[in-house]
Order: sequence, then C-alpha cells, then structure tokens
Amino acid sequence: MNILLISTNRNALPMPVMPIGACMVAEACERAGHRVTLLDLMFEREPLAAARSMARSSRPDVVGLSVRNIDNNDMRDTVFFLEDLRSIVHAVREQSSAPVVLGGAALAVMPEAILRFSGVSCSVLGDGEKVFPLLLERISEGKPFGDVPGVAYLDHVGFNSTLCPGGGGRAECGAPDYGRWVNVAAYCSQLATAPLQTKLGCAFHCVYCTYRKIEGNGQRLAEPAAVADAVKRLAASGLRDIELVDSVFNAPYDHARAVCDALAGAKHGARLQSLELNPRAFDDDLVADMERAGFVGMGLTVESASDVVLAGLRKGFTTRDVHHAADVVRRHDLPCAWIFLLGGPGETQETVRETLRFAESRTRRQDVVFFNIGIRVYPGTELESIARREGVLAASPENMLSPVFYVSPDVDAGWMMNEVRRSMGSHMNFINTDSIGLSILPSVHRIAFRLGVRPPLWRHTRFIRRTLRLAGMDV
Ligand code: B12
Repeated sequence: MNILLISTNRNALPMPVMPIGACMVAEACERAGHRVTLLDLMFEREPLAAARSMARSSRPDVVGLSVRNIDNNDMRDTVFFLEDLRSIVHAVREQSSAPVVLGGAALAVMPEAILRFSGVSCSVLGDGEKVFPLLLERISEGKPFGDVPGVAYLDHVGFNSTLCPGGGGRAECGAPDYGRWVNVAAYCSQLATAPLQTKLGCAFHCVYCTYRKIEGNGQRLAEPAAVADAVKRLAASGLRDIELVDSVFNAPYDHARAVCDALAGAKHGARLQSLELNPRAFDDDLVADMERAGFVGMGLTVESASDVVLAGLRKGFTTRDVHHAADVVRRHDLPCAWIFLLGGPGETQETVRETLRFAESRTRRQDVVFFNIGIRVYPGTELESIARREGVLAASPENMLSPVFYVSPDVDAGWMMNEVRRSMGSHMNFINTDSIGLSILPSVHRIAFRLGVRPPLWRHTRFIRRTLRLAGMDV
C-alpha cells in the first residue's frame, strides 16, 4: 500500500525534536512491504498547504499522523497544540478519502479525548513500529482490526482499546536513518539532538507521570552492544549530538553502566546526553562511566529538595539521595541540569524555601537549574485522585485535554513564581518555564550553531542570560 505519514509536531521550543517515532514507524512500514512518504511539518512554512499537497500527490491508501505533544506543560503560558491537529486532519481529508490513523506519545496519554477532539476514529497506542504494520495488514484485507493489540478506536458503541504489546522482551534500539526522512541540517542548525532509546518502560511510580502508560512498567532493555552500534551509525551519518531519550537513563543501574561500557569501547565520536537521571541510583562510578562513554551533559530530575514533597510525589528517593547526588556532581566535570517541579502534593512556603536553599547552595555555578511550577494533571494518574480529594480539580476526566494543573492548596502559585524569579535574579544559571518558552530561542540556537556551539546549549545559560539582559530583556 501507499502510506503517507505526517509528523505533526511544529513546536520548536525549547528546541525542535526530531520525530524518532514517525521515522521508526516509516521504516517498519517499509519492512512490511509498503511504500512510504513521510512529511515532517516542523519547518514547513505553510503546514496545511504541505499536508494538502502531499495527501493529493502521494495517493495514500492510509494516512498516519504522528502526534507528540498535547500542550507545552506550562501553567503560566499554556500552549495547546491539538487545534492544529484538527486542521491537519481536515486538510488531509479535503484531498484524500484514505483512512486516517493517529499515533504517538500523546495518544497513549489520552486516546479517547484526542480521537473525539480530532474527529478521527482509529489510533495506535505504544509501539507503532509493531502495531501499525499489523493494523495495515487488516486494513488492506478489509478485515476488522478491533482485536489487534495496541489500538484504540471509536465505533457506534463508543470508545474501545486493546492492550498494547510490550511487557517483557528486549528493546531493539532501532536508530532510524534520520537523513532519509527529515531535514537533518535544519534540525542541527537549531541545536536539536538525534534521539535514541536504550530501553523502554519505567518502573517508578511518580504520582503525576504518564511514562508507564506510554511505554509500560515492564522494562525492555536494549543490548548494550546494539546501543553502541546505533550511536556509531548515527555519528558516522553526521549526527554527532545524540540524546538518550529513555524514561530514566540510570534505571536499571547495571544496564546504564553496561551501556556506558559498550559506548566507551566503541570509538563513536559522538557527544551524548540524557536529561532523565534519577538521583537514587547515581554515584561516582556511573558518572565516571558516562564521562568515559562520551557524555557531554546529564540532567537530574530531582523535582524537590524537601522530603515531604518527594514523598507526596512518590519519587522513591529522599533528600539524602538528592544531597548525595550534589556531592557526586561536584566531584566530576560533567555538566549537569538540575530539574525541579514546584507545587506538588505537600508543598508549602517552607518546602519551597528548602528546595531553593538547596539549589542556591549545593549546585555548581556552571550547571543549569530549571524550575517548573504547577504540575499538568492527566486523567488516570494518582495526582488526579489527590487533586480531586483535595478539592483543587473540578474538570471531569473528559475535559482534561485542555490543560489543567495541580498546585498544592497550601502554597500560592504566584508566590512561588516570585520566589523563583527572586532567586533567578541572583543566580544567572537558574531558569524557569519563561526561559525555555522564549520566542527568540530559535534565533539564539541558530546564532550559537553558526558560532560553533554544539548541544546542550544550557551549558551556556549564565552567558546567554547575561547577554540578553544587557540587551534589555527581562530574562
Ligand atoms: C525525551 C523526551 C523529551 C526530550 C526530547 C529530546 C529529543 N532529542 O528528542 C526533551 C527534554 C527535549 C523533551 C521536550 C518536550 N517534551 Co518530552 N518527552 C520525552 C520522552 C521522555 C521520550 C520521547 C521519546 O523520544 N520517546 C521514544 C520514541 C521512540 O517514542 P515516540 O516518539 O513516542 O514514538 C513511538 C510511539 O509513540 C508510536 N508513534 C509515534 N508516531 C507515530 C505515528 C503513527 C502513525 C503511529 C501508528 C505510531 C506512532 O510509535 C513510536 C515507536 O515506538 C516522552 C515521554 C515518553 N516516555 O514517551 C516525553 C513527552 C513526549 N514529552 C512531552 C512534552 C509535553 C514535552 C515538552 C512540551 C515539554 C516542555 N514544556 O518543554 C517539550 C516539547 C519539545 C518539542 N520541541 O516538541 C509529553 C508529550 C505529551 C503531552 N503530555 O503533552 C511526553 C509524553 C511526557 C509527558 N509529560 O507526558 N521531551
């Protein structure tokens, strides 16, 4: 069959991300014998015209739309992306009567609401490279697909879904050949990294998180040697800045170290980073391994430096681990991004002060410290139950597609924002959601790239904030 895949994500903040999922699905469709066209809307000036034109010229038998983000997770300056999806569906249907199927991370988070909102009746949940070819087989044979594992659809009865495949087994670590599918030069010129997974699944139970819903809670690990091969292949193709996009890179700990070991012996020439490390399984040996493996940046998603809040978020670690992580970071050179999430269950003015004191006294000046305030609530999460119990969430589950945020009833969001801004005033390496949502960020990326800067840009936060302030901007 002729398959048209459209990657609908056009969000270039904090930087454009390469559509790994859509590329993996494209390659899986080809392996299954289909002809595939992939349209990436990220840099299209006229996305609807591009979708219309491709839906006409590629004569698709099936159109798959990849949907990554629902919104930007920013409570203060919320951007909702799915209106655009609706327009894209409409544009495709103007030119083609082929069935439209949705897939992507957003679908795993809220399948029914997104199907209803976009007016599409069928979607794939989870691993598209496995599920979509099976679905296409049924569609080509004109057979029903309701029993294919990993689909969600609307019919005359209502919403139905089948369990995603996944669970046990190994992950394949399939690095797509990005250059075949997307404009790699355009991504690189905005300091995008090439995504790669070393595992699927998440074993943690953070109250707000959707990762288990997207990838499952059974971990599927890639062979360390396969990760090293994939990194070598990407680097050889010119994609030297590679980001490991696992839900949590250092869990399981032994697997992360084995991956680093394989990478250290691989002479790959790539610059690696991962922004998702958990402070619990974090020690000198791991960081030394990461340095040997070719990492140039890491992110610690600590969220808070208060035990009350860490327990409220069910992070599975305590402030002892957070302080230990700070000691470890200080003993190494690897640049670190500290990621905090303020306003969770149990947060008060005192716990916010505790976290800010930690950030101000225990992180290094050359590292970046990011504060997010307010937590996006997704239906079905424990945070949803907590929010309803505390009386701070009124929206029904069907009405949570349009973003709703949790803030502990014991602290005021405006007060937290002011405290963070006050701290940012004296710490040029601190940033908040306003910083990563700056409309001039794409230009900053392009200029930095031309000057020879390579990702991660956050290593230069102090310099960038100072320069923008000198230019009169309140950043
Ligand atoms: C790593 C990551 C990042 C990294 C990305 C680095 C990089 N170079 O790619 C960073 C930190 C930069 C980032 C930023 C953001 N992220 Co993010 N991120 C992730 C994470 C952890 C993994 C994404 C990933 O690469 N997965 C691996 C690939 C293989 O999976 P995939 O793309 O989903 O594709 C598979 C399936 O979805 C499916 N599929 C995909 N497309 C299609 C199409 C069809 C037709 C079919 C059938 C199937 C299919 O098959 C694919 C292969 O198995 C996810 C959470 C998660 N566990 O998924 C959040 C996630 C995707 N991010 C999310 C968000 C919100 C954001 C930000 C908006 C946050 C912010 N405020 O800045 C930005 C947006 C960036 C942008 N420009 O769009 C949300 C999106 C959904 C939502 N809730 O709105 C997620 C799901 C987390 C969450 N909160 O729930 N992110």
